[in-house]
Amino acid sequence: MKISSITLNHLRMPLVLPFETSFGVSTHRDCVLVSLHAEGMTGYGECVADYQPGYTYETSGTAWYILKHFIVPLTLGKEIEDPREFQKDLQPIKGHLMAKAGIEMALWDLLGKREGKSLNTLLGGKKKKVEVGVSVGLQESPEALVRRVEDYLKDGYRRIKIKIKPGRDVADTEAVRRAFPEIMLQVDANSAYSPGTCGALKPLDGLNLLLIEQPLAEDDLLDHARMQKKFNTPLCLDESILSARHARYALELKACRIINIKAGRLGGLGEALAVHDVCRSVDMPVWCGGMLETGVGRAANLGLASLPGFTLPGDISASNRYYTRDITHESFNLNPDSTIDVPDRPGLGVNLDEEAVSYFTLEEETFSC
Ligand code: OSB
Ligand code: MG
Repeated sequence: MKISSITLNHLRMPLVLPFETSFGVSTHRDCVLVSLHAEGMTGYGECVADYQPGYTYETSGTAWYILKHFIVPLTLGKEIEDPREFQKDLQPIKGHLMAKAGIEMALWDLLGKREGKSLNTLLGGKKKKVEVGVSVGLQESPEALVRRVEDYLKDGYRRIKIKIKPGRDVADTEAVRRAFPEIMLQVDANSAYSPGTCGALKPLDGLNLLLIEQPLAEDDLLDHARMQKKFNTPLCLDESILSARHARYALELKACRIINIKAGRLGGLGEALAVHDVCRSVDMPVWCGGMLETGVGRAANLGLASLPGFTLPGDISASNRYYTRDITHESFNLNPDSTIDVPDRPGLGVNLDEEAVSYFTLEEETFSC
């Protein structure tokens, strides 16, 4: 497939509800939409970097810069057959995995459209629907959190994740557990603790949680391993895992018992598949994380989560949990059994709502050979 032109759209979309984590509050979300044109077809990809560098150092602004000045010139006019090979072409560019993943996703979409195969088929996923949950931001008080969780349970979500931070951890989690003794419940700290402060989380061990996600710094596998030894609840790594190599380090060090896979954080779906395979070889459960994606990224997450190692519910909620207006004509709905259907049309299986794309675009640029 010869890539003849590339369009980038920097989008900003309002969220249905503000989303608060240990690193800040978001009322809207940015991303860079990548459109690759080849052989009369268009492939779409979503670069998930947000406007602020709270989750990782990348932002929609840095991704735009790296895409425009470094990744687009390496991609334009190239004959690309396999998105996995393309990763090797990008090796001269250090880091900026989310920027790279935006283009890589569009290559999978193109490949699927050309072969007439859906993303899940290309990746080897067999499930027709995947189990999902919802990630609930910090609320004003434990009582407000319980009310918000109740709303999501009424919507049909059977697995709840709550965000925590120092001072808003044990009481919040206990309140939810007390109100809903039976639900699948997990917490996510987004690196807000240190080896000195993570002892405050010890009472969580008595609350029958599925997992505690990323309590410590992203580059600190050693202290995660020390913490895991002291906790019965499985630790799950998100920010720490940037490649299949990191996944191997984490499991050899016993730094976690579960891994959250996000293709954007890993530089693409190819590396996400590699992390899945490493974990599956040692029976370590994985689940699909989310970055508040639009319909484009959500379709990719559903394809990925259809792989057999994804044995825990993913952070892939229905479109209406995030946006009142999305950029795809398709919207993803929650089934009564807390699952979402995996798209089965070629590529990502979604069509862009061009009017919505224009409406949310802050900046657009096209590069041609
Ligand atoms: O840590 O999992 C995270 C959203 C943005 C950045 C980081 C995270 C999240 C979420 C939301 O938890 C998951 C989703 O529903 O997309
Ligand atoms: Mg997380």
